[in-house]
Amino acid sequence: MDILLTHGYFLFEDEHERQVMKPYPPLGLLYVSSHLKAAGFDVDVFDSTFCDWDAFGQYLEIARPPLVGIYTNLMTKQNVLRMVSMCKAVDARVILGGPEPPHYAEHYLAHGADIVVIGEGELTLAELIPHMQQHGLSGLEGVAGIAFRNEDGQIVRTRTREQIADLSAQPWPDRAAIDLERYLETWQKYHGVRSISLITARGCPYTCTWCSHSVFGETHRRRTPQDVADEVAFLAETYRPDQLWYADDVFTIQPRWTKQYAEELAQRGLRLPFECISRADRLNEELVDVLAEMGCHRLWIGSESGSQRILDAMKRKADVADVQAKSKMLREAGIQVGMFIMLGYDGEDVSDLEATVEHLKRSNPDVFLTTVAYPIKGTKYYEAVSDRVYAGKGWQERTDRDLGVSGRYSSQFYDHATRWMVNEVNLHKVRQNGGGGIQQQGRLWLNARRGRLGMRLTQRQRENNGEEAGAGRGWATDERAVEGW
Ligand code: B12
Ligand code: SF4
Repeated sequence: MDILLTHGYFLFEDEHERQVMKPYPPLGLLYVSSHLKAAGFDVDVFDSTFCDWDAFGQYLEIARPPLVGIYTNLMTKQNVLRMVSMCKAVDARVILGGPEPPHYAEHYLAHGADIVVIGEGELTLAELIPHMQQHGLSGLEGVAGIAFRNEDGQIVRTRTREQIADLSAQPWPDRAAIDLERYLETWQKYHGVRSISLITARGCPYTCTWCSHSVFGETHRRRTPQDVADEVAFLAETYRPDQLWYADDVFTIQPRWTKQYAEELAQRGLRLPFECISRADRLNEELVDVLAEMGCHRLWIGSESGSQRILDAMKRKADVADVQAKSKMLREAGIQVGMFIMLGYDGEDVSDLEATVEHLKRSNPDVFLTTVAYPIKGTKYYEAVSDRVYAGKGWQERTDRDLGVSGRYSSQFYDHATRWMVNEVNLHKVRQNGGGGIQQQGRLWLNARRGRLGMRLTQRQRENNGEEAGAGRGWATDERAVEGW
C-alpha cells in the first residue's frame, strides 16, 4: 500500500447527527482516492463514519500503512489529533489535508503531523507520495502546496499549487472504496429514501466574511453538464438512490449551466428528486421552474439575517426583500424553502434580531436552522474580531466553534434569543395555517415570551474571556427542536 486515506468523523460520537441520521460520505477524500488510483498508486480508504476507535486501532496494527492522509475539518480536529498519535505509534508518516489545517499548520505540525497540504489534494499527493518514498522528508521545498517543518524547526510554506484545470477530466469520487450501501441503508431506515451526494463545481467567488475559503480560494470551476449527468446515470444504475443532494456551495450559481444540465438529464430520462443550496440572487422565475421540473424538492438559502445592515457587514451581497420574494417564488413552484440563519454577528443588536424574526415571518420558510456566529481562522470575520477572540481552552482541546468574541451578548442571551426566534416564528406559521390546537399555540406563545424575557434579563451581560462561548449552537424549527422549548 502506498497510502491510507481516512477522515476522523465517527457517527457514534455525534449526538446531534445520531438524531438526524442523514449521513453522507466525505466526497473530497474519495476524489483524492480515485485520482491517486487512476495515477497508479495503491490506495486504501478507512471510512471512519460507521466505525469506532478499536476498529481504527486494529486496522492500523494489521495494515501498517507507511503513509496516512487524513481529511480534517474544524469539527473533526480532536479526532484527527488522536489519529495522528495512533499513526505515529505504528511508525506511519502523516499528511493532513482539508479546510482546517492550512490556517493552523504550525499547530498540527507541532502535534505530530509531518506535512499539511494546502488546497486540492490530488495533484499535490501524486507528487508527494513518490517524493517521500524516495527522499523521506528531505527536499520538500520543491513540492508546491504544502507546509512542513524543516530541519531547523522552522515552518516552511511552499509556493501555491496550481488548481486542477479540467474538473470533467477527473475520475468520479471513489465510492467503491467504501461501504456506500451502509449510508443508503441508514437513509432508508430513518427516512424511507436512499439519498446520495455529488458535487458539480468547486469553489465559490462570493465573499461572505465568515465563510472558509481555505481550499479553493475565491475561484469557481464547473464540470460540464454532460459529465455530471453521466455521473448521475451511473449512480442511478449502481446504487438505486431515491434522491440526490448536490453538495455544491451555490448550485444555481450559473443559471445557464443549470438549464443545460436540466436538458442533459431530460435527454437521459433521469428525474431524481433532489435538495441543494443556493442564493436568492441566483434564482429567477424561469430557473425556479426549471428546478421544479428537474425534481428539486427543497432549496436551502443562506439567508443569515433579516437586517440589511448586518447582511452588508457580512459582505453577503444579498437583499432582504429579494430573499423574501424568492422564497415565495420557490414555494409557489412547489419547492420547499430551507433557510440558514446566523445570530451574533459582529455589531448585531436587538433591533437586528427583531428584523430577522420579521423577515422569517414574511419569508415563511418550511424549515430554518440557526447558528450563533463563530470566527473560523482565516476568514475576514476572524480578522475583524481577532483582537477580541478568546479561547477558554488550549488549542488541542477546542475547535473554532468554541471561540468566543469578547464584548458581544453572552451565550445565555443567544440561548434566549434563539428560543424566542424559533417559537415566535413557529407561532406565526401555525396561526397563519390555521393549524395547531390551542395547546400547541399556547406552548409556542409561552416559550416565545420566556425567550424574550430572558433576552431582556441578560441583555446587559457581555461575553468575556473566561466564559464558555455560545458560538455554533443552533436549533431547527422542526418538531424535534421545538419540543421542550
Ligand atoms: C458537504 C458539506 C458538509 C456536509 C458533510 C457531509 C459529507 N460528509 O460530505 C455536512 C452538512 C454534514 C457538513 C457539516 C459541517 N460543515 Co461542512 N461543508 C460541506 C461542503 C459544502 C462541501 C464539502 C465537499 O464535498 N467539498 C468538495 C470537495 C472536493 O472538497 P474538499 O472536501 O475540501 O476536498 C478537497 C481538499 O480539501 C483536499 N482534501 C480532502 N481530503 C483530503 C485528505 C488529504 C490527506 C489531503 C492531502 C487532501 C485532502 O482535496 C480534496 C479534493 O481537491 C463544504 C464547503 C466546500 N465547498 O468544500 C463545507 C465545509 C467543509 N463545512 C464546514 C463546516 C464549518 C461544517 C460544520 C462545522 C458546520 C456546523 N456548524 O455544524 C459541520 C461539521 C460536520 C462534521 N462533523 O464534520 C466548513 C469547514 C471550515 C473548516 N475550516 O474546517 C466548510 C469548508 C464550509 C465553509 N466554507 O465554511 N458540511
Ligand atoms: S457562504 Fe455561500 S455564498 Fe457566501 S462565500 Fe460561502 S459558499 Fe459562497
